[in-house]
Amino acid sequence: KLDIHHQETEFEFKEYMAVKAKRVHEALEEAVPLRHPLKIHESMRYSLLAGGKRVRPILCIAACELVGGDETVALPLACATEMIHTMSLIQDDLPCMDNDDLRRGKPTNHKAFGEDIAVLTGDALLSLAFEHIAARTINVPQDRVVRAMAELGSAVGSEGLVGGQIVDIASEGQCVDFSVLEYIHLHKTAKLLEASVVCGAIVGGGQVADVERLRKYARCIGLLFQVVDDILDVTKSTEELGKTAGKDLVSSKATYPKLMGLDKAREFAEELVEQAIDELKCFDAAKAAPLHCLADYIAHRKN
Ligand code: GRG
Repeated sequence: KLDIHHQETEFEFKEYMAVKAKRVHEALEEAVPLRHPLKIHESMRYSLLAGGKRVRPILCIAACELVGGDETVALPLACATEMIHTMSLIQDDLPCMDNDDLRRGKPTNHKAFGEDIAVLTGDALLSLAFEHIAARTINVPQDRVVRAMAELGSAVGSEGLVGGQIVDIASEGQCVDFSVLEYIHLHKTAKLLEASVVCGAIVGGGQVADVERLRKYARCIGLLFQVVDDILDVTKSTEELGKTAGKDLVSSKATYPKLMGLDKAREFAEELVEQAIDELKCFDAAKAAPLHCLADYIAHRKN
């Protein structure tokens, strides 16, 4: 019986994800029309519309809806989280950072447009994210909009994404312990996921206690996201290359499977998903279903 229920939930969830992702995609397309100067807008659209999973915007909308807000109220914020995420991927791929050639199955932004344009594209997307929230959010009290913008700003800055990235860079080639690894991932990955959920709940009209409960949920899934990413890096490269050890068990980068072993990393992921789902217990189960399924999805995703 449980299985059938699970399958039904999964089916509905896939549809939920597809509908929300489409809506976000359309809103992003509209937010960045092709206009003068053409090159920068082409570049912004190239990366923004490249077809990511849209996890952050969907989390933002789901949190808004859970506390009783309408999707339209969260849509500008949801778009902003994807603009910021895309900006961080462009920067992360640059030759001075990870120097990657491919992203979302396409040449990275700097490979397609050149390094100069890529840097400016990141700047433009980061700036547009905040402009878009301020200019496009409707039917939300202004103090809530300001609170959400402050939350998102701090998630990106020196105590957020940038903080995580800088500690990551400083740790390269070093012997990294568990607390440093956790700092990196709580900041590089979890902060933006956390802000996406928290901001959605704020503009949706959530009470402080509910917003803080959702923050705890989001922090768990943020860490979970990275633990799963690390596990996938090992298992994917093992499968693809037919190697006995995946690339991240042999590269110099610290990862959860490297620090705790693959089985323990899997156990840790299970603990995190349970903890996340536990934070949803005091909400109506039907209303919390999307966030519940999103946690499951992040735990069991294959890419
Ligand atoms: C310049 C303000 C500023 C910030 C940039 C480069 C940087 C600071 C931070 C790095 C952040 C980073 C790349 C974190 C990794 C996050 C992560 C797990 C990305 C993969 O996310 P998915 O799987 O990707 O959601 P898709 O493609 O599906 O959107």
